[in-house]
Amino acid sequence: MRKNNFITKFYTNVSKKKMQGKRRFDKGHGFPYNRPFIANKLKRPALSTARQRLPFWRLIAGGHVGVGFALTNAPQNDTSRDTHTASAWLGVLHMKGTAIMKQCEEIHNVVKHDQHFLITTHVRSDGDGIGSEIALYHALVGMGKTVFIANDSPTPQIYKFIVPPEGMYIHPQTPKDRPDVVFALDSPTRERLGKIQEIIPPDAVIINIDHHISNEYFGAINWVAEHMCATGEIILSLLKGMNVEITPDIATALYVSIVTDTGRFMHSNTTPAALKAAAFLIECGARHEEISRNVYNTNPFNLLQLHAQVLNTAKLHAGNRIATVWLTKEMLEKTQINAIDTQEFADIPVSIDGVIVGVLFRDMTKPNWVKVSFRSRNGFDVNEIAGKFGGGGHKYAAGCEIEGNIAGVQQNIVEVLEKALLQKNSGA
Ligand SMILES: [Mn+2]
Repeated sequence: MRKNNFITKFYTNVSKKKMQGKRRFDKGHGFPYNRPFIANKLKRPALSTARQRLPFWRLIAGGHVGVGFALTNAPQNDTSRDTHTASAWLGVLHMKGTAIMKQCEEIHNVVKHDQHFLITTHVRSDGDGIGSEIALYHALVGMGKTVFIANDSPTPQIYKFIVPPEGMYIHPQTPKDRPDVVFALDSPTRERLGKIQEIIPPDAVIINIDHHISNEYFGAINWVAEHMCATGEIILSLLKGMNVEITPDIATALYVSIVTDTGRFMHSNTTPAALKAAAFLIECGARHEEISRNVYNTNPFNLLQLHAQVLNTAKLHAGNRIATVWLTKEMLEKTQINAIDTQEFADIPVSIDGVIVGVLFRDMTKPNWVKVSFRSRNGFDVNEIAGKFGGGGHKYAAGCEIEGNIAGVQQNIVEVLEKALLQKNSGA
């Protein structure tokens, strides 16, 4: 049973990687090893045991080198694949299983060997990114390591109650310590780390831990688990695998990850595993009432006023199957709200009865650029739509950035969505 699930998942993952392969080649990294790893190998001849083993594990863990060649002919639908690839396929399955089991051990080896760690997440950090960072921070500090968190964007107000008293930096403030290892959490690409990319030493080992479909495997070690509800769920597996005691502080941070990325256990990623993880975290002392109060029940009055203004912009399109709202620079300025505190607004339009795709358009800080946040349901894949504009995310929640003004971008996006909805209806 378990094995069957795993096999299905593996097919899916390989197909996705096959599709992503082109992008990786174009960008000139990720094959056969990414640049940081090559730099690492060239500049640091006295490699630790863990590092020496990286190329081997990269071969099978990433699933896109020798393995990738064997699977080149494997189509996305595994029921119709060519027979001549089948034996290679089965061999690979075995290797992949081993690699997954080894993922924890691989990271644990790096953690044991190195002393200086930097933890970071994507721009406009959210509850999952921040919760994962802080949990890992406490774990590594508990292991006697030198650890810093550095993020591109400010911490949203609602997550400040879990920020440790020291060790967390927001750009342009950065830690002076030079890390041996960089943990990139919940970030599908290196670019999404924003300005933090600039402070990553070229010879640092990047460990990429994420659950986005659109992840580009940019690390020397990549643990990408699309089936996990939140990066925090992967961090929990990692910490358990490293025999780290889950303290109330770690549990609280990871609960923030899971409760926010599942939309309070309401999104489609609310799996049995997500709920089991949440239950386990409460057993470990996660302060869930404090989390609910801070994250969901402490709205500043001006934030609610902004909420009302955004609701006023709601429009329905395409026979009420698409809903849009927008948020302008002027609205933010007038209510004195930081854009980072408006992340939940993207959930509003898709909540309208009958709507399949909801979109939030927001003026970005860079002039004439609009941030587009998609939410969807009923099997409509917005990761694919966001991908057309250089963005990505998950099937039911994704985003991208587009040059132009809100009115123009909205028109363009609504047209693209309408077409996609038509295609979906015609079964294409
Ligand atoms: Mn996440």
